[in-house]
Amino acid sequence: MAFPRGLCTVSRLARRGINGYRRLPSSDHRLPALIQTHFAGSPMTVLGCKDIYSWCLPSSYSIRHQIHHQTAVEEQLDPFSLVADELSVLANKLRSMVIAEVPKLASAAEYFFKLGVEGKRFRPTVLLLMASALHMPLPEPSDGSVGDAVSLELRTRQQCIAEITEMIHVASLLHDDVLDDADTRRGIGSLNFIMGNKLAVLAGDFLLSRACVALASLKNTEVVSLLATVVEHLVTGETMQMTSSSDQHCSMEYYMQKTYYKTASLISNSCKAIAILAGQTTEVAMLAYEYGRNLGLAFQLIDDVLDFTGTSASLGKGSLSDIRHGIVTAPMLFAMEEFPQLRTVVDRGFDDPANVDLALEYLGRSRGIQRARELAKKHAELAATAIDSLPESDDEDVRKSRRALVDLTHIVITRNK
Ligand code: GRG
Repeated sequence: MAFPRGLCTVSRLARRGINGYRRLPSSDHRLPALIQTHFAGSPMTVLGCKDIYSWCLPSSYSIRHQIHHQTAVEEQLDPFSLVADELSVLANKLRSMVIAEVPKLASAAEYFFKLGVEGKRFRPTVLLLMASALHMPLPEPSDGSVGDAVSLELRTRQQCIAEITEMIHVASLLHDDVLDDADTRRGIGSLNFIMGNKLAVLAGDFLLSRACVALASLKNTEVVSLLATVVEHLVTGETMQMTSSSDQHCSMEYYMQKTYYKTASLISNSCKAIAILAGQTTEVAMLAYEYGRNLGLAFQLIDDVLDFTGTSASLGKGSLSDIRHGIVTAPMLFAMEEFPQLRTVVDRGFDDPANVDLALEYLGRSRGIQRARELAKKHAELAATAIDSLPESDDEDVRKSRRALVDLTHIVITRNK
């Protein structure tokens, strides 16, 4: 499979003004290709999404894209811009869903839903694109009303999955920061640091309970079961990380299983839930799941590389937070295959900074970073293959959303933050 295969145009749903979308003149949705090329990678504001844009399009990607698609479509947008308006409606909905009665709980629960600290919104973007990618246009009734109403109802239910997913994600971040005793998150003080562990745990529980209420409102037991399993997986993955024996610690198989539980299960099962709500076949639901699973694994592998390299390619430029917490990730596991003596260093633990330096020295002499990137690329390609294996569609919006999902696989492995 070849990527990237181009950026995308805004969907018909977006132009129609669905579910709270502001209806904008089409030129407001558009960013001319030349401007994209010129500004890609710089923190430019596109449709009010400064952070998202600077995260999603490395300049080389955009330039390459422009060369390949100079004669292509008029309205070109990146995957995030494609759902940007819907994402901001979703952000407001989330703020309303986490309102609590008691003031302290209210401010704790809304903490990471406030404007500017909403994170990359990677999961809702994927889910909204998946919803469009699996959209089966219904035959238009003569007055054009009923088909639209059914589509709108389905889209609202799929947006609800995106909201639930984001709430579960933020709940897991709150609990994770307590367990790690983290003091920052998303560039600000972590909630445990600002309000203490007890309130941070309670706020996480509160978000989970609101996610459960939203899930119940969908009245679909298969979807309830999928997302309940996700929470079990998050807890299982975290426990695997906390309690591993020395052998497990140094096993690639264990690492990949833990990575699925901690990162990939949420996005893969949520993608599957989107397909189930759309009434898709088991085969299509499995392809949606496979896309999410492989994208999630690629995402985490790159996260683990960036922990060592940061925004540059040089070792030691990342936060080195994993290794300092004694967490052994893919780059180090690959390095250990090349240098078995690294195992003794890892077994000593990383309380001593000299031991961290020694492990980094081995890593620097190995192909660990490169092999972790290659594995991420392999999973990104499998994710793209899942999209390419979906039943064909002639619908322009469906095709554009599928293209965007494939583009995302490339963005995930070329990102540097
Ligand atoms: C309360 C549901 C729940 C779980 C408790 C603590 C725990 C069990 C699980 C931890 C799960 C966890 C935090 C996994 C890491 C996932 C991950 C890759 C987080 C970073 O995601 P980004 O980069 O974050 O998308 P932003 O900030 O952009 O949203």
